[in-house]
Amino acid sequence: MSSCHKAYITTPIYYVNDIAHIGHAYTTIIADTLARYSRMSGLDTFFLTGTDEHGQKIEESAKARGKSPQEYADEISATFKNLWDEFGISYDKFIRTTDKDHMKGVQKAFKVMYDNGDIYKDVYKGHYCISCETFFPEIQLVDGEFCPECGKPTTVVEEESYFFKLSKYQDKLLEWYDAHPECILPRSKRNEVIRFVEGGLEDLSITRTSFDWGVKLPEELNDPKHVMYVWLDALMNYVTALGYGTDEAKMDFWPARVHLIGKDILRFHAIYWPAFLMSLGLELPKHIAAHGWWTRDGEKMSKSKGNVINPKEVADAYGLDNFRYFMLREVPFGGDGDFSQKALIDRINSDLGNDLGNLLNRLIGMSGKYFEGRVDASNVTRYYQAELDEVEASLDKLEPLLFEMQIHRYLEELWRPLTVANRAIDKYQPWTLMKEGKEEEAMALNGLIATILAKVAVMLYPVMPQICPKIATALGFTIDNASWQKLIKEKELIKAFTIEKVPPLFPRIEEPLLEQEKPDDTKKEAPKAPVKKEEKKEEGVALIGIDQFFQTSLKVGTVVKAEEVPKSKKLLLLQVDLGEEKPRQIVAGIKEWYSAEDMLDTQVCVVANLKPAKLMGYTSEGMLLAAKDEDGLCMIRPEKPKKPGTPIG
Ligand code: ME8
Repeated sequence: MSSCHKAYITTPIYYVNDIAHIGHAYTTIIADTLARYSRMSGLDTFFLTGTDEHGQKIEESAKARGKSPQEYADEISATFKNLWDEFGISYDKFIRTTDKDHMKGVQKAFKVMYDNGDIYKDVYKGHYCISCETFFPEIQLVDGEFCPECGKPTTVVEEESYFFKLSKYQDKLLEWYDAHPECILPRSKRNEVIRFVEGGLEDLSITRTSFDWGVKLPEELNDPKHVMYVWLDALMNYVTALGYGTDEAKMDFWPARVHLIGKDILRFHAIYWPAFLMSLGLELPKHIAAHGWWTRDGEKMSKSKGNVINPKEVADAYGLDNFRYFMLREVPFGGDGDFSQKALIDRINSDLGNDLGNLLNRLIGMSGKYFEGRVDASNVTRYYQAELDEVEASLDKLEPLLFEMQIHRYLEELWRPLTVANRAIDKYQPWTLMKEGKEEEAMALNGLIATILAKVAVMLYPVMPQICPKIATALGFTIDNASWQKLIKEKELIKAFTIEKVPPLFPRIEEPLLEQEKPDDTKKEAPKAPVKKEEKKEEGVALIGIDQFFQTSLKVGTVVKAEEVPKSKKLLLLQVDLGEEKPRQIVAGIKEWYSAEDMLDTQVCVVANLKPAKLMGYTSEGMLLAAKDEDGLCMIRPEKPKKPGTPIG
C-alpha cells in the first residue's frame, strides 16, 4: 500500500471519439503540475494518463468513418499521446483500455466482485444515453425521452445484464464522505455528492449484450455475449495501470493521492469508483478533485459554433508555459473558466512580463552596472531581514495550497515575494545606495532580489517547466530536489554567482495572435430577431458590448521625456512610462496646444494596445486621450496622481 513517500496522480482517460481540446489540456496540465511538484519535493511519483477506447459511442464513431473500432482508436489515441509528448507532459504511463494487461485486470476485478456476491444477473429495462454512456431511470429523463445531461435522445434498452450491488454500498459511501472531509475537492462538490447518495442508490447495470466493442466477461462465467459497461472498464484503469490482476509490482502506489477530473464525471468517480473499490477490498483514493468547465468568450464550446479551442494552436502562438500559467492562474479550481485572448494577453504582459520578467531584468541591470554581474547574498539578513521574513511567510503557505487544489491561490501567493522584491528596489534604490557609498547594502539588495527570484523560480517550475530552468540558469543554479530542499525547505539564501544575461522571457504582446474562428456555415444558427434601429445606434455611433470596450487597454502614464518632432508643426515626441520595462515612445499631434515643456512630468491617459504606427519617421507605440472642441484641445488626465501603468476602466 502507498506510503506517504509515494504519490500517484491521474487524469481521466479521454474518449477517442474526438481530438484533444482545451478542457483535456487543462486537466492534464494540472496533473502534470502536481506530478512535477511531487517529484521535485522528493516523493516517489507515478503520473498516469491515457485513452478510453471501448463502448458504443466509439463503435459508432468508427463505423461512421468506415473504420474498425481498433483502427479508429489507434489513430485518435496517438493524437492524444503525441500532443502530450509535444507539451512535455511528464506522464509515467499512457494507458489504453485496449491494452491486453488492462483488459485482463478488468476481468479479474469482475471475477473478484462476482465471487464476493456483489454481482448478479437480471434484465435491464430502461433508457441509455450513448453520448454520455450512461443509464437513466425514466423519472430523470427530460420530456420522457431526452438525456438530462446532454439533451440528446436516449435509446430504450431491454436486455439481459449483470448488475453491481451499488445500493449495498450506500451507507458505507456516506460514512466515507463523512470521515474524510477532503476526499472530494472542492469541498462544496462533496456536499452535492452526499445529497445525491442520500437520495438513494439503485444497483448498476454493468454489462451490455447489444454491441460488441468492449471487454468480455471472465471466461469462468461462460457468458460470451456480454461485454462490460464502458465506465466499469474505464474506472479500473486506475488500478490496472499499476498492474492489478497481472504484474502487481506497482500496486504499492495505490491508493491514488489524487484523481483529477472535470466536474462532468464526478458521479462516476465519487460514487461508482469507491463502491467498486470497497467491493474489491482495495483502499479508497485520498482525493478526487473536480475542476470546472471552460467556455470561450463566454460561450460553450462546440464544433457547430466553430469555437472549440485547439490547445496546440494557443501554445504555439503564446508559448506553452504562458498558456499553462494562464489556465492555472485565471480560474479558481472548481469554478468555470472563460478563455479569451484578451485575458491571456493581460496575464502574460502584466503578471509575467511586468512582475516577473521585469524583475529579472532589473537584477541583471543592477548587477551589471554596479558589480560587473556579481551577486552575493551574504549580507542580506543584515539589511533586509524584514523582507526575507515576508517572503518566507508566503512560501510556507504554498505546498498545502497545491495539494488542496487551490492552485490559483498558490500562484497568487507566489506573486507576493515578487511584489516584495519590486517594492524593495523602489524603496531602497540601489542607485542612491551606490551614490551614498553604501556598496555592501546595495550588494545585499542584489542578493535579496536574486534569492527571491530563485525561490520563486523553484516553486513556479511545476507550472512553468520550460521557462523556470532558464531563470535558474541565469541565477547560477539548477532546479531539482536539492535546490528545492535548500532554498525552500531550509530557507537558505542563494549562493554567490555571476549573473548571465538572458533575452527577455516575456516579450510584450500587443494584439491577439490567433484569428477568431469563423462559425461553421453548414450549421447556421437560427436567424435572430431583427434589432430595432434605435437599439443599435446612438447618435450615429454603433453600440458595442462591454467585451469590445475591454479589448482596448487604457492606462495611466507619466511623461518622462518630451521633445519636438523636427520639422513638424503638430507633433511632439514623448517617452511615456507605463510601468513597463522601458518607456513607450508616443508621437502625439498636440503641439498646437501643448509645448514639450508643458507635457514633461505630467500624467496622461494612454491607449496602450494600438498597433505601432510610424509618424514622420518615428514609431508611435500608443495614443493619448484628449478632448477637442471649438475652444481647442485638452488632455484627459487622472484626477489624482496614479502609478504608471494603472489600468483605466
Ligand atoms: O469523460 N472544460 O472522457 P472525455 C474543462 N472517458 N474540462 C473539460 C472540458 C471543458 N470544456 N471538456 C472536457 C470521459 N474536459 C471518460 C473519462 S475516466 C475513468 C473516463 C475534460 O474525453 C474534463 O476533465 O469526455 C472531463 O472530465 C474530461 O475532459 C472528459 O473527457
